Formats: sequence, C-alpha cells, structure tokens
Amino acid sequence: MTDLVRAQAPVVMGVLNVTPDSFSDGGRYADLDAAVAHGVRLRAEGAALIDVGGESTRPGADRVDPATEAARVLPVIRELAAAGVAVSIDTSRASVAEAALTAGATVVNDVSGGLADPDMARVVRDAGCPWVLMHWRGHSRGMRDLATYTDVVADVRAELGRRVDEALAAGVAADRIIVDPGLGFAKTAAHNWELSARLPELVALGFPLLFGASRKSYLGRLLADADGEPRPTADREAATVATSLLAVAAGAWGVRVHDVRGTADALAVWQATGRPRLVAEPAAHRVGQDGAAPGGTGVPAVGAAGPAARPESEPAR
Ligand code: PMM
Repeated sequence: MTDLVRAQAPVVMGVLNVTPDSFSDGGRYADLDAAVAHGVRLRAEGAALIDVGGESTRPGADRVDPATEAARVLPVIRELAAAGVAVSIDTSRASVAEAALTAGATVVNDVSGGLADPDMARVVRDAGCPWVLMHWRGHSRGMRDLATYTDVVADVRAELGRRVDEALAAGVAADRIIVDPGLGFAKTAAHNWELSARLPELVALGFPLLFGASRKSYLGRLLADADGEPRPTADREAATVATSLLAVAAGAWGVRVHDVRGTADALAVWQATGRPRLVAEPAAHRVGQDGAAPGGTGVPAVGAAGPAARPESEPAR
C-alpha cells in the first residue's frame, strides 16, 4: 500500500456507504450483494480504493453503536477483499477499524483525524496501514455549532498539523499519513469554497491530501434554481467532477467521489494534457517526513480569492 500513498497519478477513492441514512447513497447498498457489486463496479470505473462506511456522518446524524457499524461493513469488506478490491474503512472507531483491517481493508479513513477514539493510533501503528486524518471538530450532532474560524484555511492547517504530530508521536510512520480538509464537517459553504480556493496552503503541510467534495450540499446551493432550490444530490455530478479536477491540479493526492467514472475520465484528460499540477514545498517543521507528498517545488501562486461563494451561516455538507 506504500505505492498507493506515494502514487504520482491522482488516486480516486470510490464511496460505498452501507448505511440507511447517508446523505447521498444512504439505503442503496444495504443489501450485501448490491454493495459488493457496486464496489466492484466502482473499481472497474477507475477507483484505486473503495471506501466502505457503516455510519452516516451527515450533519445532525445520530451515532450507531459499534456492533451495528461493524455488522454493516465487515461482510462487504470481506467479499470485496476476496475479489481483489482495495478497501479503506471509513470509521472513527478503533474497534471497527481493527476488525475491518482483519477482514481485508488496507487503509483507515478516519473522519475524526484520531480525535474520536484514543485507541485509533495504536491500531493504525500496529497495522502499519495508511491513515487518512480528516479535519474534524466534533460528531455530527454538534458540528453545526463548531463552524467558527478566524481564518478557516490557517485554522484547518494548524489543527491538521496537530493531528499529524499526535499520530507521529504515537509511532505512526510519516509515510502512512494522508490529510483531508473535511469539507462539510463543521464548515459553512463559504468555508468549503475558501478551503478549495487555497488548497495549496494545505498541500504545503507536506502530506498527501485527500479531497472529498462529492455531491455535498454546498455544490447544490451553488447550482440552486431560480427559486433558490438547491440542485438535487444526484444532479451535482458535473460540479463534483470540476471540484475533483481543480483539487488535483492544485496538488491533491486523491479525491473521494460517489460517481467514479466522471471523475476518473476527467483526471485521465488532465493527465493526458500534461498534468499541470501545482505542488507545494513540504512544511519544514515536519519531523520524520520522508517526502510522502507528490514531488516538486515552489509554493504555487494561487490567489486567495475563491469562486463566487454564496455567503451563508449554516454549515453545509
Ligand atoms: N465525507 C464523508 C464521509 N467520509 N471521509 C473523508 N476522508 N473525507 C470526506 O470528505 C468524507 C469522508 C461524508 O460524505 P458521504 O456521505 O458521501 O460519505
């Protein structure tokens, strides 16, 4: 899996939520055969990794108990792994991550960046697997109240930097760490746009960066109709592809998307066009960092002004 973390080509992570209530695909893949078939299809469409999740993290969602979460994801992971599909487990619980790794997952995608479960660092360190540390401030129920920042990019960067330092202090190898700004997690739409516009400042942390904008509600609001009705979830695909392409061009290592084909096609075009990727210098203060980020030098000259954001106060996924 070291090769995946160090991949020079952009990595597409396909989303497979086996939940009744995720905002986009909730309920669609509750059946084991349907879930496995969807994961296999996403792989065939170009996903390097299938991200299996058993707990919805949409704003306001209630938590499920660990046994239910594990029962949802483990059979799917076992079957996908048996079919040769690379799987990440989308969980913030160490017990679920550990069981998922035993079942065949090879990457832990932790939306809490290690904050939700103090045992997660041990599980990841012992497994030696890649660990996605996402920016997070609290569980779904309370995250609406946590979307306050002085400078969202600087604050997210500092908080992600702390998560990285804690992971390294716990013995996790630097070349196992992937960071993620956590779009929609304790973020307003304006925050999401600002993070997107200034992504190179986060890439400059010096770790591979995963970007997860797929179908999120800030895209629906951007594309609202004349009456102000947000674009429905299933019709945000072109916008998702655009966010993926822009993120990768700004130095992201990978993107997490529901519809793999559109994004994979767009990234193939980007690669064929000479991959004008902007890459930033790894941050000098990182200890033990062995250049896991995409190579290159020079902080890119990307302006801080984002796309026309619709100011709003409510956090939006
Ligand atoms: N978003 C969701 C769930 N897991 N993991 C990472 N690393 N980054 C994300 O942005 C992210 C995530 C919520 O969306 P979903 O309902 O599509 O899973």
